[in-house]
Amino acid sequence: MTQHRMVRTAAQALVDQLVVQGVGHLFCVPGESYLSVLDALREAPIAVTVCRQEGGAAMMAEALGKATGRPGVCFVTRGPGAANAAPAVHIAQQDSTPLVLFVGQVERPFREREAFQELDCRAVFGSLTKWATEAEVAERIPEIVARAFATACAGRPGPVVIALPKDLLDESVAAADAPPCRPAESAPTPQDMATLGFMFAEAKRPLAVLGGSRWDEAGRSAMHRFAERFQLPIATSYRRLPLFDPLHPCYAGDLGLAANPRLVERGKAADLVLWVGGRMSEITTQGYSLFPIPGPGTRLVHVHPGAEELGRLFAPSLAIQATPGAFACALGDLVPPAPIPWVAETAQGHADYLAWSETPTPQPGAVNLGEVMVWLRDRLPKDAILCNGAGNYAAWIHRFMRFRRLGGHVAPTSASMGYGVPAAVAMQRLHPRRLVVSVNGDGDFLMNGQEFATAVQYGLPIIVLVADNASYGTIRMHQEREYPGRVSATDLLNPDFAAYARAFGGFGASVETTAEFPQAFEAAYASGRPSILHLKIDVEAISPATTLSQIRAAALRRAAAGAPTTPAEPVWAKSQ
Ligand SMILES: Cc1ncc(C[n+]2csc(CCOP(=O)(O)OP(=O)(O)O)c2C)c(N)n1
Repeated sequence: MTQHRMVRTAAQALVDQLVVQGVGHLFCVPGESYLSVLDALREAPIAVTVCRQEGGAAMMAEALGKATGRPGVCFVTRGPGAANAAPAVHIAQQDSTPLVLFVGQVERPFREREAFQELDCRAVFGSLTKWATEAEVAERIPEIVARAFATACAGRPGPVVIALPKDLLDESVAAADAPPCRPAESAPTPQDMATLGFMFAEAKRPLAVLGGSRWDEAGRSAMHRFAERFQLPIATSYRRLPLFDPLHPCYAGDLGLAANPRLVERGKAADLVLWVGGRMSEITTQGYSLFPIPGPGTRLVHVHPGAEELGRLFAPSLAIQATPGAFACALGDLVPPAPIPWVAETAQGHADYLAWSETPTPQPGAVNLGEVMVWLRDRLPKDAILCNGAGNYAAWIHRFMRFRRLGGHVAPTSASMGYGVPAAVAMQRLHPRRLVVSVNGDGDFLMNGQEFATAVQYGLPIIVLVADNASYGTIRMHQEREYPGRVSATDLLNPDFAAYARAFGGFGASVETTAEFPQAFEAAYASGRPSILHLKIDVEAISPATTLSQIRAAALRRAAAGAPTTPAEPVWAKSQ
């Protein structure tokens, strides 16, 4: 560990502290408010990615935090920069991702005059973060940065925002570096595990649901070994697909948006639910419908590293405060019942998953996204990384892609649009040799498509798919369901995305039919350049299961029958 004790500027001490914390990459949009940090970064062993908009920069940092489990780091300027970065802070909060956002701030003597671009970061980010603060004493920079990292990683990870007054950064300090943060692992007690053992001995239809952050290879492998010994059906939660091998005979599918109805039934019928790592989110609990609140009417074992998550909504029969890895390792001591009563259920669960995900459904239009996903599924290298944002196009990813490695899918559980391109840039910066594919809707893509320029600037050969249905399709779907035939503010007139790619110096091609896709993808790959494939999708193809016309017709039938326009099934059930 470096133990700087000589006099240096606070900006230098800050950058030194990032190095101590093991930061190898950071993302930024420059600002005059933190010039001294930018200067100190010139000599630091940190790869700096300069971006085109803070929304993209901060999402890159969030994606890095999500993929590595170590805080992603982003620097932005005061008011406008910090405001632009807010979506990523929200993603980090909802997705339990460690993120440290540094915001250049006005000089201390000018504070609270509403000086140029001044922003009260504590107030603005207070409810979005685990800690939002402003440095006030230059000597305390190492302490504050170290605490930011510790806070971002502790228990349930999340975002931290630190404002850095410009004059403070320029001050000389004699403070020593703080030690690197090593987040505490919390483990189950022997009594927790004994109680869990009794519960399994009495169970007839158990189900495990894996989610959240703080997983690592060891924990994932231990969970696979446990599933095998107990023949336990395993589901993954929304956008945590890589936590379990989809081709493992215990895998039952993902409890996300548009989940397999047979898996939802299985969740509702389970007499023991082992919920590991994730919070009890709206999407994964299927709109809080899996169990009553606080109920939960079944034996629920909730395992989470954050004590405050346990019992927050559902009252678990057994609450275990533990990191998923430590918990999964402790499962090695449990002994399965003999015989195991649910073996046939587990086999059926996997058969249901395969039947649901194996074959693309027929679609209106010449490009079938299901067939595209299956082509990618069969051909992408095992260590490929797929990133996406939000939109109905993602339903084909969730249903047909198979992520066989931890970190193979990087997408926001907060379903924030505009994530797919920045996440891909971050992943390719981190893993220059892996194939990184970004899947986007047309609306989604243009929310942060400017970061394609960042991919070109750093020579990152990401392959970006834009599924263009000339619509904010998800919202159009909701409109057709609730206001049939009344399209309002959801149509889009799009540019030629292939030409867009070429204008930035990348490779671009249009895909008009499914049959053209393989050749276009291979040409993109062979170009070695950042690429965009513009996929022309029929807006009728609104989900793998239904069309816009079918949704509209059903809504009109309900209206004619005098039934409420809002259908019985929750609106989120079929979106994205
Ligand atoms: C930042 C953000 N703004 C708005 C929304 C609401 N929203 C969810 S999906 C969607 C439309 C997505 O359209 P597109 O990317 O074209 O994909 P499609 O649904 O057509 O496949 C919108 C506006 C959101 N999730 N995130």
